[in-house]
Amino acid sequence: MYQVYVRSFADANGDGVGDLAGVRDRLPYLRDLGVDALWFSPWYPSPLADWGYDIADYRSIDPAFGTLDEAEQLIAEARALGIRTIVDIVPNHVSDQHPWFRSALASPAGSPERERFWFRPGAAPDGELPPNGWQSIFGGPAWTRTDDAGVPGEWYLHLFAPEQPDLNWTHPDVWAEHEDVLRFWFDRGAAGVRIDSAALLVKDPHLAEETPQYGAGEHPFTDRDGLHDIYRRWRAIADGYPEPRVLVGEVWLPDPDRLARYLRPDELHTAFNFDFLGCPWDASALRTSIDTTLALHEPVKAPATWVLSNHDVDRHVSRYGRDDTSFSLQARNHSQPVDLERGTRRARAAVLLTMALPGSVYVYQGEELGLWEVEDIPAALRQDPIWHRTGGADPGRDGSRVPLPWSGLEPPFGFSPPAARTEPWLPQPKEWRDLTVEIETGDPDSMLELYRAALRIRRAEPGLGDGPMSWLPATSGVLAFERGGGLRCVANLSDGPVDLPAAAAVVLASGPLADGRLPADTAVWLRAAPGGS
Ligand code: TEU
Repeated sequence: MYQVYVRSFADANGDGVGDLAGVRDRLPYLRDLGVDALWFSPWYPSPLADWGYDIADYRSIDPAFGTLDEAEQLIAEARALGIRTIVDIVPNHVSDQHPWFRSALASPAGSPERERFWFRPGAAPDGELPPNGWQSIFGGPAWTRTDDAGVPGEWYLHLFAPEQPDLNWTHPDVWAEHEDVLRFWFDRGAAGVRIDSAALLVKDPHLAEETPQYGAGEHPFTDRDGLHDIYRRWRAIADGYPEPRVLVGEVWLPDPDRLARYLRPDELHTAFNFDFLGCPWDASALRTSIDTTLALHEPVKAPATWVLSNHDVDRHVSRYGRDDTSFSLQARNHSQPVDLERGTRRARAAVLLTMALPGSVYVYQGEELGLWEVEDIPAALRQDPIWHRTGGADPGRDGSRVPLPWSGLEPPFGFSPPAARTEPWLPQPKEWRDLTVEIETGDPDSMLELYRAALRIRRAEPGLGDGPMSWLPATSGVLAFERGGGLRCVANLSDGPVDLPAAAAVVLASGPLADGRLPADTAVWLRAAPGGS
């Protein structure tokens, strides 16, 4: 699955912003890369308070990206190349410019229009304090007070930015609207949806405060049991199509058993594996993460997913080039030195490790080029509300959203056409001249050719598909496992070279071997010789 962040993929009309025409032009690139499906981050009309995750109209396309007609053509053209389309659905909140919220603001306290959201009177005698102490995931209080023609009024809930009011999922309109939106996209050929913030929709009706400890399902706004009824309804809709549609959840939960509940046979098909994404570059930690992942999926018979990067996290070339290679959304740290050469070597090994595992793999646009996190975007050009709302304490996500380099030796590197009027919406590092699609194509040592080769082999080898994996004995710091058809993956995360099994042929390597040994931070796919060990 290839994640397209349209705004940064390719700009066909020269306004510095990627668009659907840019994606359509590059569908052959995506076919040649070898992906099965595209997941589009939100492409709907949006005032961009959260770069598309604040949706004003769920049934249309942002004019900066194109038209609904173009989206339908894109879905059909991709399908003709064997590539399916997954659209991003944001059910937790809408934009403050969505008609529902506008009419709620225009209506008095207690009106039916306000019941689709979480409007509450403030605490304290005059209501000048928020109804409770919940904090926004983007920083600051999760409540904003309305202003009724100059008179301070009720407060409304927003777990993200104030421009993203949370919907009230106890309201039947909210259910009906989202079910209709699902059908709208499924009817237009979307093969499925990625469900944003999927564990946050249901809130404690009493708005209880967060506490340091709480029992399973008792957090006031995360992973509440009522969510599962919503996804069962959605699954019934998805299954109602002759070619059933797929539901992919963005579910960040530390407890694997709780996560597995979303993947029961009548709920979501898959959920992103954020444990693996945040795992440090450490053999035993990765092994534990892989084992935990497979164990949690086994009882519910759902496919595992493997994700190294997305539009919310630091690109993994940079993560793996730091001293601390772990990642957490709560502790994004751009003040650490980054060894890009080492990070790139590890990223190459990581993709062979990942693509050898059973389940589905998500590739975030640009990782196939080896792009790194751009950590030095000037403050005046920063866009992410996380950066703004934390006063820069959290560097935010702009660095993973920089427009892709396609060709040429200078920015915008073919992202925009040569006669473009405007610079790309985020500045590209000049060093990306070495990471363009043009430069990497045909270079056997490039990240792009490694991805192409790995995806080609993964598609051709039944042994790399569904099915078991078994760990092989290995020295400390080395991960070695076998898949079907005698295929093996060996990844060396130790400090020095290790021996490879003698009776095995190398199918693909993330870097050169040294006298037949596997160097540090290198991975290989091997085929065991018949009768070999
Ligand atoms: O991200 C959700 C998000 O920010 C989670 O990381 C959140 O911390 C978690 O659900 C808390 O349990 C999605 C999008 O990927 C992101 O780009 C958006 O900004 C966000 O939702 C709001 O729509």
